[in-house]
Amino acid sequence: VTVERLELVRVSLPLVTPFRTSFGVQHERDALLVHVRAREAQGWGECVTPAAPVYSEEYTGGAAHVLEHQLVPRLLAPGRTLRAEDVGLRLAGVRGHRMARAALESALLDAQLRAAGRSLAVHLGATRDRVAAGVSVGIPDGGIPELLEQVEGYLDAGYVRVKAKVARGSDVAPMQALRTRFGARLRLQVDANAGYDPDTPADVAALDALDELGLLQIEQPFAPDRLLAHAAHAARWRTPVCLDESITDAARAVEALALRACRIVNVKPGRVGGPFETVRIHDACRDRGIPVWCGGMLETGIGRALNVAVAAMPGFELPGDTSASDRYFREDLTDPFVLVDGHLAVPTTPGIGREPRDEVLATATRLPLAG
Ligand code: OSB
Ligand code: MG
Repeated sequence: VTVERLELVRVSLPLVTPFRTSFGVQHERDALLVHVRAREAQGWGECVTPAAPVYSEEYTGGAAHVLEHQLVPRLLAPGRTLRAEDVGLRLAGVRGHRMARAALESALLDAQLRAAGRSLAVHLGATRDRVAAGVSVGIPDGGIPELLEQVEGYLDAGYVRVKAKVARGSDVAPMQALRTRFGARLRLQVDANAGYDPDTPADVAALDALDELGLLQIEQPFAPDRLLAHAAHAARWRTPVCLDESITDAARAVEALALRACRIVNVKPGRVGGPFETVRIHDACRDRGIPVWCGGMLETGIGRALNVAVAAMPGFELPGDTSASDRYFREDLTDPFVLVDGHLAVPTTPGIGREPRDEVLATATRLPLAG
């Protein structure tokens, strides 16, 4: 497409419930969006960064800075024609900042596909028209009683599996309580967000106890760069280890699998640098018989639309954290994603199939970068 204007748009949406993980608590989603206005069509991409560098090195203020001062200047050549497929090459000299890159690449791809009248799901080779929805449940301030109440609500709503956040001191007892209350048939997995230390005996003991609870997966117990520690413990546990933070790109996924650091991969388009790297991870895992699922970062409807299209690809065999809009927000930035029979419908209109609603955009802050 021929880029006429490129803008960063920042909008804050309150979460319906605070979201606590081993790395902190979040009360709102301070979303950073890339808006591309091209001659042919416009496009939107969401940067999935949290407000602070606590999940990975990236955070929203840093992403806005690197987009403005490093990425966009390298991207826009004279003439300003640009394909989403060129973003990776033009930014090849920059290390890291994958969440910021992903926002650019997905905004351009959205514009390009809108111009072509083609949906993102079709473009990615999706084989499903709806995707099974799991839900990621934070550590509630109200302890075990509140956790049981929240999980009951999500099961009543139809979510097909539950992922509970765990952290030191909030792990074995609450998961045992979930088993006692909902039984062995509850499809339950945990996510530690790298909160445990493989060299601390009490941490390993807690994880060993979780391994007895019939969980579907244990996600990212240790720090992102500790692939060998993950491999050592994965070999002892019956519960499959899934990696999230560790998997920064397809090459790292291949290394993690070669080391047997995990048996399942959580793929987040935002974390890995965009839709094209997502496809490479999907293909590498598929070649090796490794199931993947689509994670999330509390995205608004813009990032969620990308995730839902990705989750419709054939290798996404496990239910993801792609929950309905009302699990996060009273009012989403876009038309909502709605849970029907435990599934979300995959958008079929051109591009990502969603755009911000004018009422919410009216509250946004804009920073023009080009045009
Ligand atoms: O580790 O998967 C994670 C949210 C923010 C940052 C990291 C994670 C999460 C979630 C929620 O688990 C996923 C979602 O519902 O979007
Ligand atoms: Mg995770």
